Amino acid sequence: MIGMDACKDMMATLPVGPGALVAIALVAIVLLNALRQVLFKNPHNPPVVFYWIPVFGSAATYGMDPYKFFEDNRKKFGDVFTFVMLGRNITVALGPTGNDFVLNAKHSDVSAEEIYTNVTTPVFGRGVIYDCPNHRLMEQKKFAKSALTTNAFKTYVPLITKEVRKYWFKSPEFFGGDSNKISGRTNLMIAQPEMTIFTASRTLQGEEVRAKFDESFADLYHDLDRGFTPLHFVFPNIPIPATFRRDKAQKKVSDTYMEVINERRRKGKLDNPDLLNVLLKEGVYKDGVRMTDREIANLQIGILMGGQHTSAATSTWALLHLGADAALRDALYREQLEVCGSDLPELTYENLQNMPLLNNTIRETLRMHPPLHSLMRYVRHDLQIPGSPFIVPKGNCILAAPGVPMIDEHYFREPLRYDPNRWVEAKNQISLDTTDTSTTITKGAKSPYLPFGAGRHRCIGEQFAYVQLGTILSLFIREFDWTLLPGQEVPKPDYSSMVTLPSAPAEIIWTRRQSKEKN
Ligand code: 81H
Repeated sequence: MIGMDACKDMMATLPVGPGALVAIALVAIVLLNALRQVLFKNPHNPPVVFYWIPVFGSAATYGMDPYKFFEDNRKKFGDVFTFVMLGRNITVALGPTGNDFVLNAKHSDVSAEEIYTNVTTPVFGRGVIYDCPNHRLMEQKKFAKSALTTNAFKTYVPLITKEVRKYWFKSPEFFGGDSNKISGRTNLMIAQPEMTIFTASRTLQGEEVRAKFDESFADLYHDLDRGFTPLHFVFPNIPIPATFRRDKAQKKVSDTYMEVINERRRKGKLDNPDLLNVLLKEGVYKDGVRMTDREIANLQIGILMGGQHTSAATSTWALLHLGADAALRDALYREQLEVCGSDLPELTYENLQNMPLLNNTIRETLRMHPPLHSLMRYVRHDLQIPGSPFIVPKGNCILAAPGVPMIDEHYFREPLRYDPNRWVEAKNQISLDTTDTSTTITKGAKSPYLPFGAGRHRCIGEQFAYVQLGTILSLFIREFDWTLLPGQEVPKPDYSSMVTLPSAPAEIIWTRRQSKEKN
């Protein structure tokens, strides 16, 4: 009490009020921090991007446009530099060498789960992906891989076709129940996420799970989505409605998968090759431990969420680029006719394998718009960066940005031009290592084209993505011709959510092909 009084007396005698004192203190902190950065540079650590606000660091410039941030700093510092973001020191390693350094770092040196668990575990649930030891994740990827086989894909193409048609017919974004409509306007940011979740749930999780999306699941997954944001990276349990709804939805969705599991066991309905059945049959780890029903349920959520954001973003970008290029749409339509026949019978998995232009369209879309711009690992021990004098200290993060070489003219001629045909020649030049190796650490991270990452955390969804996107895009090409809104160009990217999305308006105007003959 005496101390307080003394303090108040002192304040009363000062020529400035308490507000001004705080302001002066803050300015001093900012200036001292700036001075420290200029005067003390450790030659053994990578150069640090200058920042004014302590702790906050370069969060704003990085977050607004990470590619511009990477490019600006590469000009200043070269391929390796560190920036501060919300209290973390993040060391960026650019280029194919940087990709290899980050993505093929030894598991004993770095960890992905340390960074990602904050945002993924509350959404997916416990015991899977980044909420378990890494050797468990490696085996979960292997289990999931058994549902992503050629034989499974052959059954998926007709299922995806049926779902897409059903969606077009019903959705107000397309026919809205009136199949005589011959033209319309579609907001892809509404349509593509819906199409993606219906097709993924129908194929990977089966009929009864898909049916739940017509009822409670759509809203619940929406709540999960709104709790899956960059904000939750930093504040996983920030007390806002989105967080509470996320937690409620996670329990409900997970419980519902467990009910589905029990029902399938009771009915002995374990013959479909979907992910749920594969895990029920094969979900036993090497040490004899069996995945619990809860873990199987949570892995369903994780895999669906992973495929959902990435695939929905990619089909949206592809449809926008096609909307800007009539000649390309035309060539894709001719490819459909040539490969499938002029009567365009039901699409098959084999058809998709024979459509190079379609697959190059997906490949080119992922080149310009890889869904994830930053792949991060936590550094557990001091790490020497090969070919440089720098040591990354323990406790930093390291960051790979595979999208940077993908738009670098050193590797891709006219990198900002969307041109699927570039892959016709490029295939002979750049080795496109697409073999999946989820259980072993592979080299092959030194490629300038890594939209699915590399190393032990490499994506297992690549082939599924090509089947899902190939089917959806083929159906669009067959059924519609479309353009962007009048005077509109392909939108700029928006980096503020978990995947790189087009900014609004991401809309197309379509007309139905052969609508006259059809009627
Ligand atoms: C977002 C990310 C980021 C987003 C990192 C990790 C994930 C993921 C800034 C994912 C997504 C990949 C995943 C699943 C499910 C699954 C396994 C993995 C960033 C940086 C990083 C924004 F600025 F872990 F969540 F830092 F979904 F089972 F915020 N998602 N994923 N889905 N398919 N492939 O890797 O930028």
